[in-house]
Amino acid sequence: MTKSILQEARAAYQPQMPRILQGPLKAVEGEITESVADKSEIQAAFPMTYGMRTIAFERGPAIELPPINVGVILSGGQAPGGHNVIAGLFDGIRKINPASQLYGFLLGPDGLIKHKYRLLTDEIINEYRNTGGFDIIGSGRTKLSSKEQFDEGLQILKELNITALVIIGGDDSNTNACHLAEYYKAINAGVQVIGCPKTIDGDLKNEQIETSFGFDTACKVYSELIGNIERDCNSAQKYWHFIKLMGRSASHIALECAQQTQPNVCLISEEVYENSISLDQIVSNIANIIIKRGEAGQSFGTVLIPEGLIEFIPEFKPLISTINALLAKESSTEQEFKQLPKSERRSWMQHQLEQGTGPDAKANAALYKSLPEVVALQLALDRDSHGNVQVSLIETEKMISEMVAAKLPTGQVWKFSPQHHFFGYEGRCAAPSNYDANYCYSLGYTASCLIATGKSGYMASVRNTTAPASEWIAGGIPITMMMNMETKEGKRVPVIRKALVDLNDAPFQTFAAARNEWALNTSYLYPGPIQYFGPTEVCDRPTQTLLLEKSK
Ligand code: FBP
Repeated sequence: MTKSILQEARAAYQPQMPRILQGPLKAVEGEITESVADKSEIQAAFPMTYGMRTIAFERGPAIELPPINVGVILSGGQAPGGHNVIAGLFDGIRKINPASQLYGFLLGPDGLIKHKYRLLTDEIINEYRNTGGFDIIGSGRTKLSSKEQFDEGLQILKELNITALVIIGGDDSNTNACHLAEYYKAINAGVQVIGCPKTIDGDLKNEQIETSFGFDTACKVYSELIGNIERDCNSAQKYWHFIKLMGRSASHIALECAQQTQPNVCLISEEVYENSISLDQIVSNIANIIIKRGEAGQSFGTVLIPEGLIEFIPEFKPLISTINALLAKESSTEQEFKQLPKSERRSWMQHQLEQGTGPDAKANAALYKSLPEVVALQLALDRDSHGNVQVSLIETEKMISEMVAAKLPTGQVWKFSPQHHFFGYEGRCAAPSNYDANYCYSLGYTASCLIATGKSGYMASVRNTTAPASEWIAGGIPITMMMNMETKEGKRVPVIRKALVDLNDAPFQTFAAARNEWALNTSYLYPGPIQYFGPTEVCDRPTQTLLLEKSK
C-alpha cells in the first residue's frame, strides 16, 4: 500500500499504554456489580453473566499460557483508532504466546454469521498501525441478536478453533456482545466474548468507561473545520453558517466542539428536552441573536446543531415514537408503507397519524402536517438495524435556518444569508490523535488480558486517561452493570444505558456560563488541525469534556 509522508511517520509511532500492561499481571476482582437500573429484569435476561465482579489488573507472576485463537469484529459506525484496538489485541495475544492467531471477521457481525474472515498477520497489522478507518476488516451494522446467528457464528469459531471473540462497538453492539457471551456460557460453547467501547458520539461512558474511542479525534477534526468556517465567516462577514454535527442522540460532540471553537450559538438537545423548549422557542432565540448581531453590524455567525436535536424537541418525541412503532420491522404497517411509491408516503403517514387514538394523536398529526416536505419524508426513512431513526439523514440545519429566516424582520439594512453544512463522515476515519492512538491500543491490549484471565461478558476499560498514559488504569467491567430496560421497536429490552449530556456536569455548566458572551461578541477560537508531534500540551491534550469531567 502506498503511504503519504505523514502515514509513514505515523506508522513508526509507538502507542503508549498503561505501565501495568507492560509486564506480567494478574486480574484482581473488585465488588460484585449490579445493573444501573431494572436489576431483576436484567438479572433474569442474563442469568449467567449478571452480577460479575469488576476486574483491575495488577502486577502478577509470569505464567506460560498455550497459544490462543481470537476473533475480532468491528461493529457499527467508523471511529478513529479502531485499527489500533486490533493492533493492541494482536500484540497482546502474541505476548501471551507468540503462536496465537487473530482472525478478523469481515464487514461487521455479518462476517461471523456468513463465515467471512481474514487471518491477520504481522504484515497486515503493521500496515494499519496508527491509521484511521476500519478498512483492515471493514465494519457493518448487522444486528447480532438471534440464537440462529449465534449458532452460525459458533460453527466458524469452532472450525477456526477460536476460543475468544472481541466485539468493538457502541452501546447496541456491546449489548449484543453481552447476549452472545450469555448464550455461549449457557451452552458451554467454550468461547469468551469481550467488548470494546467505540463510537465518535461519546455516549458510551460511565464511571468505569471514561470515554468511547474516536470521540477525541472526531471532535478535533470537526473543531478544526468549524474554526476554519468561523475564520471565513469573520473575514467575509456576510454568512450565517448552520452546522449540523454527528453524534446521533447525544450532544457531546456539539458541546465539545463548542468549547473548542466558541460559536455564536450551540444547541444542546438534552437542554431542549429537559427544559421543554419548543421548536418555535429555539427558532425565536436564534432569530433574536441574528437581529442583535445584525443591528451591531455583524450580520454573520455560526450555529452548531447536534444531529439528534429533532428527537429531543418536546413536540417531536411522541411523533417520532409513533412513526417508529408504525415502521417497526416486519409490522403490517411497515410492510404496507414499503409497498407505496415515494410520492404517496407522506399522505399515507399523515392518514395513519390522523387515525391515531393516543393522547398525542392530534398534536402528532398537526405537527407532521406543518413540516416541510423533505423533513416529513426524512422522518419516515428506514430505521437502522437497531430500530433507531437515522438522524444523520434528517436535514435539521436547513429546517431551522428556513424557519429562522421566516421570523426575521424585513426591510433591514443587514442581510441574512445562510449556508449549511453537515460534519460527520469527515471525522469518522481521521488518523487517530495521540490520545486515541494510545487509548485504542491500550483497550485492545486490555482485551487480550481479559481473554488470558478467562473473562467473558466484560468490556475492556482503561481509566485515568487525563494522566500520562503510563498511569492509566486497565481492567474489565461486566457489561450487565451498564444496562437498563428500554423500549425499542415497541418491546421492552435490556440495553446499555446511553450517556447523554448531563446539564449538571461541568462541560455543560461551563458552556452555559459563556454562551451569552459568544452569542453577541465574536469570540471564535481557531483550534487548527490535530498535531501529532510537538509539545505535549498541544499534542496529547484530551477533550475539554474529559478534562472538565475530571476537573482538570
Ligand atoms: P456508532 O454509534 O455505530 O459508532 O455510529 C455513530 C454514527 O457516526 C452516528 O454519529 C451517526 O448518526 C451514524 O453513525 C451514521 O450512521 P451510518 O454510518 O450508518 O450513516
